[in-house]
Amino acid sequence: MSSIHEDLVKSLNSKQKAYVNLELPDPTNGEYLLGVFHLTPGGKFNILQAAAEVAAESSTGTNFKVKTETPFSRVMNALVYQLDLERELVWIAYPWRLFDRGGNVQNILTYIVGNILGMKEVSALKLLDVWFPPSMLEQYDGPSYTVDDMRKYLDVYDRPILGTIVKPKMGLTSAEYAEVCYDFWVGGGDFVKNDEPQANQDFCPYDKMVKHVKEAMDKAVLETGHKKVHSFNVSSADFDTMIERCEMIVNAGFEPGSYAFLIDGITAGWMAVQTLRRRYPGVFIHFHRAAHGAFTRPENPLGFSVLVLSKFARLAGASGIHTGTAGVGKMKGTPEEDVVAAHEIQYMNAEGHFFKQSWSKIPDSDKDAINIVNIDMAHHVVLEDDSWRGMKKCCPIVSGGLNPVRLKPFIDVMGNVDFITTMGSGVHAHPGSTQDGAKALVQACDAYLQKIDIEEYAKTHKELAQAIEFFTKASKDAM
Ligand code: RUB
Repeated sequence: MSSIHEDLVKSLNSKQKAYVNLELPDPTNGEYLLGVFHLTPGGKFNILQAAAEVAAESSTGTNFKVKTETPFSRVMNALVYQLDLERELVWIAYPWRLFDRGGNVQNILTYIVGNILGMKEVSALKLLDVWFPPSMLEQYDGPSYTVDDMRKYLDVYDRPILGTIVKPKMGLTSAEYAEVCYDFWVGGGDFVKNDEPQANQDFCPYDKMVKHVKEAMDKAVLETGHKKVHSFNVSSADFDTMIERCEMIVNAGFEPGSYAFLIDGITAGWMAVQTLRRRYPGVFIHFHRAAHGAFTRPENPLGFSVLVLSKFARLAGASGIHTGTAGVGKMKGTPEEDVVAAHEIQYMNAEGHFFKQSWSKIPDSDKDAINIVNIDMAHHVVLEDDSWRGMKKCCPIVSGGLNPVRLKPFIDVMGNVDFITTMGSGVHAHPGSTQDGAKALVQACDAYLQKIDIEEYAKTHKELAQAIEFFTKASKDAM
């Protein structure tokens, strides 16, 4: 231990000492969930004192050592085990037996980004990365119905699933809403999602919206000969209403596979996400993250990162979560944050900001076995009834200010096409119509797949040409 670290340890009071072990032999031995925080101490505290207070408050402790401790309760103490003084980083190991044995994500977050975000001892505290040991992962659901299942249903492979969000965000009647869905689908789009505030508004009753979407989908499927998917927002005031909405959709005559359940995972909460995952393992669970910016924006010193949010979404069993446009679209975001998060939830092994996460029990050196598991996760053929090998993938959903012109730049940054894109204004602001917007999106994707520059492709594709002219000018005007 360096002398600076020794001095910091000496500065701890006896309570704080019980939450620090800078010589923890092997934090990755499977007993701990690990977290890395950016921490700026507040008031008179130095960084290790503040970190020890954070470890205490986020596991077993409080502001004073209490007389009611037991030898076992001490074993459950979280431990600060590493520091980076220059970058103000602290690593904390949480014995994962602390957490609810029901595979409960809400419970973990209540500890590790709970009270501590409001403590006086810190002026900045951001959870940048987490690491789950494989033994812990086994206790959590993870996704059931994945994007690979959706691909099979749609018969769409080797390209992004092309989607839209109906705009205006709100204000259309249920029949008008369904008409926009129909237009997008007959224009060639695959997937339509309700926007995040969609509920049972008086001008767009939920039951009518479901009924009209079903009619629109049937018509579009008949006309195009292609399957389509609609993601229904089932976020509600209470559990019963959420399930009522789900059941209304299940019983509306849709083909299994043609509907997804969208949940506003931050505002409705993790319990809602996990309820949907457990009740409806055969349905794509679409995690919309509205309000995540309050926690994830870099200029907010308190909260957690997009990477952390996305990892917990996979753990909870979301089939897909919005991961951002990596700075290509309208929302804040960078490749360092958004693409790292997207890859983390797609692959069996992934590099986070600080940890290499394996979502499988198989060592990453065994490339063949990992490959078999990946294939099985996609097609459920090889190891269907076998014991736990790994957690299925969660699909990045990419939204927010994208348009056909920005599709290729986004794919270039993303590095793969295994995602769902949902473009709102990028489709419905097309100077022609929603149908033309959908055609332009399909054409932009075709140009990408055929490795033809979109300007070149647009010479023979009028809707794409109009989109390029409109969106290029619109982006210049917006600058
Ligand atoms: C996109 C939209 C999405 C949010 C989600 O509409 O309304 O719900 O952007 O953001 P548009 P994120 O395509 O018109 O911008 O995906 O970053 O969570």
